[in-house]
Amino acid sequence: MVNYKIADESLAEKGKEALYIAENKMPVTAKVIRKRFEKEKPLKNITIAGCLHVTKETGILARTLKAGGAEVYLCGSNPLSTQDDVTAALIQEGINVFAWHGNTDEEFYWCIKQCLKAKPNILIDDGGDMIVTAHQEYPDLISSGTIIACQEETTTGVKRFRAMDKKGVLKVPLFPVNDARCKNQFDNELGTGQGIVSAIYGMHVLFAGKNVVIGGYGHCSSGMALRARGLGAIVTVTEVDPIKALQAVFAGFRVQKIEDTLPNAEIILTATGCKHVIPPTIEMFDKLKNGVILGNLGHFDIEIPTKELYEYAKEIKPIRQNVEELIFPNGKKVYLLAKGRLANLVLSEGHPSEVMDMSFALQSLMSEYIVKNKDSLKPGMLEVPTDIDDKVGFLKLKSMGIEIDKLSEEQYNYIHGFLEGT
Ligand code: RBV
Repeated sequence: MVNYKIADESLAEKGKEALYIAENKMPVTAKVIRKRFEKEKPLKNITIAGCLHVTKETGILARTLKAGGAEVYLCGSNPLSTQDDVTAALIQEGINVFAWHGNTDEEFYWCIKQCLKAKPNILIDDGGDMIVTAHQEYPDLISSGTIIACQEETTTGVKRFRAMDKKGVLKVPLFPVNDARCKNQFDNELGTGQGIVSAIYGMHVLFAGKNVVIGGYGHCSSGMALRARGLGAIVTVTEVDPIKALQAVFAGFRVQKIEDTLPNAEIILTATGCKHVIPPTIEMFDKLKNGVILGNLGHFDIEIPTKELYEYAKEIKPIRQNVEELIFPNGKKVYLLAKGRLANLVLSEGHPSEVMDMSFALQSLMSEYIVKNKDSLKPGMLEVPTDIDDKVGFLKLKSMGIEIDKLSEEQYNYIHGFLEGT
C-alpha cells in the first residue's frame, strides 16, 4: 500500500513526462547505479525517508533507491519547491509521498512527521529540518537504533549539524554529502550559479549592463557572480570572509560593503547561508534603488529580510507568478522573488538534471555504504569516503564518453614519495 498526501493525482501523465526528461539526463543515477541496484538489492528491508525538494530529479533518486530494494518516503524540504505533477507520477510507482506546492509551515512539519512515523532507517535531508525533528520529537527512532545513519544534501543543513555536533547533541552518524567534491563543486557552483536565471524568469529582466550585487562568494554565490558577469552584468560581491573577498577581487569583481551597494544595485541575489545579508532596518530599506529586484538562492528565507520588508511595505502586490511588488511608504517600489525563498527552485525547476545526477549518485551510493557499514558507524559528523566521491566522478566522465589518464606505478610512487628532488 502506498501512503501519500499530494495535491492532485490527475497530474500524473505530466509528471511522467518530466521524469522521462530527467531520467535521460541522469545516466549515472538512473542507469549505471540503478542497474546494479536492481540486481544486487543492497537496500532490501531498508526504509529511506527523504526530505528533499520533490522535483523530477528527486524522483529519479527515489526510483533508484526503490530499485535497490528500499521502501521510500518523500516529503518536501521547502514549501514552494514541490512539483505537483511529479508527486502524482511517483505515487503510481509505489513511492510514498507527503508533499504539495504551497504548504503552510504547519503542514510542512506534518509531512515530515508522516515520513518519520514510517520508522525510517536512513534519513536523507536537505536543510536539516527532518533530522532535527527526529531528534526533538522522535528520539526513540534514534535510541532504538532504528535510524542507522543520515545524509545531508545542502550547505545550510551541514552547518546546522556541525553546530549540533560541537554542542554534543548530534545523536546520529551524519554524512555531509554536500561536502563531497562531486556535490559542492558542481551542484552548488553550476546549479545555484545558473539559478540566477530565476531573476530572468521572474521579471523578464536583461542582465547586460545592470548593476548586480551577489551576496557571498562561496561555492554557490561565486558561481552566481560568474554567470551574472557572463550575461554582461556589472557585478559587485559582498563578503564577510577576507579570503573569499580576496578571491572575488582577484577574479575581477568589485567588492563592497552591502550598505554601500544599495543605492546603485538593480538586482541583488544572495546565497550566503546567513541571515540578514541586507540589514533589516528602515534606514537600509530606504537606501534601496527604486525598482530593485531582490532574490535569494540560499536555503532559508532569511537572507533577504523578507519578514521585515513585508512589515515595512505599505502595499504588497503579486504582479507575476512568484513575484511581488512591495511599495514602501515613500512610494519606492522593490520586487521580491519567491517570497525570499530559494528563487532557483521556486521560479525555475531547480538545479538541472545533469548536475543533480552527481549529487544523487552520491546519495544512492552513500545509502548502500551505510547499510554495508551499519555496525561500525558512530554518532557525529563523518565524511563521504573519497573512493565513493571518485567513483561518481569516474562514472560521470564515462557517461559523457570522456577518458582520462591513469598514473603509472612510477608516477604514483613519485607523488606519494619525498626522496626525489632537484
Ligand atoms: N537541489 N535539488 C534540486 N532539482 O531536485 N535542485 C537543487 C533538484 C538541492 C541542491 O542540492 C541544494 O544543495 C539544495 O537543493 C538547496 O536546498
